[in-house]
Amino acid sequence: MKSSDNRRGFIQKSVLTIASVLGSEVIFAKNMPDRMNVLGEESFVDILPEGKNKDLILLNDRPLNIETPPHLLDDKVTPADKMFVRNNGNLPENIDASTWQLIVEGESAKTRKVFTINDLKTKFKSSTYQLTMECGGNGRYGFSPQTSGNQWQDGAVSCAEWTGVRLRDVLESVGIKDDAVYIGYYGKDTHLSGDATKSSISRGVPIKKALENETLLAWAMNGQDIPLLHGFPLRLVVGGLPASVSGKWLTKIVIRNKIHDGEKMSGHSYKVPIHPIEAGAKFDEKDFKIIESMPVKSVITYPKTGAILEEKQSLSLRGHAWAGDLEVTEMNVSIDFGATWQKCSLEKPKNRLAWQHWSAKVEFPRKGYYEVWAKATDTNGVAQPMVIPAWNPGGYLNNSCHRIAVKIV
Ligand SMILES: Nc1nc2c(c(=O)[nH]1)N[C@H]1C(S)=C(S)[C@@H](COP(=O)(O)O)O[C@H]1N2
Ligand SMILES: [Mo]
Repeated sequence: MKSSDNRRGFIQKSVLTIASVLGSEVIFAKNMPDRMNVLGEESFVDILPEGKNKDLILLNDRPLNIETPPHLLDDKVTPADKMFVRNNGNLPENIDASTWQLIVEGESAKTRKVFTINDLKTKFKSSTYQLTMECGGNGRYGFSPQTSGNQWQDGAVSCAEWTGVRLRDVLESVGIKDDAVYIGYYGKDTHLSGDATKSSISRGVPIKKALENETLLAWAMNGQDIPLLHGFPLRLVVGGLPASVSGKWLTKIVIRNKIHDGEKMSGHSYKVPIHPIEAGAKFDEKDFKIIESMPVKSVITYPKTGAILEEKQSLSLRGHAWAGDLEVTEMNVSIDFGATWQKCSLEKPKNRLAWQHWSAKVEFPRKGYYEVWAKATDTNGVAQPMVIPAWNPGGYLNNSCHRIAVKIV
């Protein structure tokens, strides 16, 4: 056999190996020097939008869905570059904040009014709140059997500082009829199909929630214009409920005399069974209820999972905890798979509906593998489950304990 044949054989083999590793053909493989291997999977990083931390995880690029690994949620107030992104449709284009209009109307509105952002800024009192926003599908990856939708792990949650006017003040200036029960939002993003008559998402909240102090029409996030990905130039921000009710690129609010019936308000979207159902079982959509307050939950933001420590070193842990419309009253950690728990120190929230910071110091008895589990308890005495909670076909509300791995060497 000639040496060139040998060489071809080598390349054939390497192409095969390469293809199975990378799932793609190495185009110039025949130019590769003998005994050189391709660099492999670790060399590839997802191309994330400008302004996003490069360690965020791209789940989907159309629509754009990006999650935050828990250790990047360590900041007390989530900065824009580390905030998860959940889009249902295509990003709106050609936005001009100076001509932006918000329409308020609906069968339970006494009048119809149109506001510019300047009207909102000058005619109403502004407020600033830190508000926790967690996607209803955060933790979906944990459900078995798997449910459809983005397989979010633990990081579809944020708590930024939002500035705007109270939705209540704006609705009252329009006039709310006695029969109002719900509000709904519309945004400027377009349906993935490109059909301009369809919204990608148009959800809403009960009127009582809409009238809470903390429900804002916001134009600023962390003291700056809202980033485009997060709803520039105007966003509805509602704490406590799934983040899907916080409409981005807000163009219209409707005051409804019935439960809002926009896109993603029907079927089992953002709904869970009224009575527990068996995992994977058939279901009847009339036995479902709309998710309102999110359940109690927490995250370990320091250290990153996989931390390696020397024996006898103690470990300082920290993270955040939140409980939908409620508050977190106690935070515990376990290093023995939940057999015993140690109480953490827990801060009060900056304001209602903001996440709370917790910290703890733990010691490990000897060398080996450990997991740290974190568990929050809310004002009703309800704690996070250690394992996956009630299975539901939408894969919502997985609030099981966050776990990290720690090795003592
Ligand atoms: N107009 C509009 N608003 C929207 C969405 C959307 O696709 N379009 N997604 C919703 C969902 S499902 C979530 S979880 C949050 C995500 O907010 P973020 O991308 O700013 O983190 O926005 C909500 N508001
Ligand atoms: Mo969401």
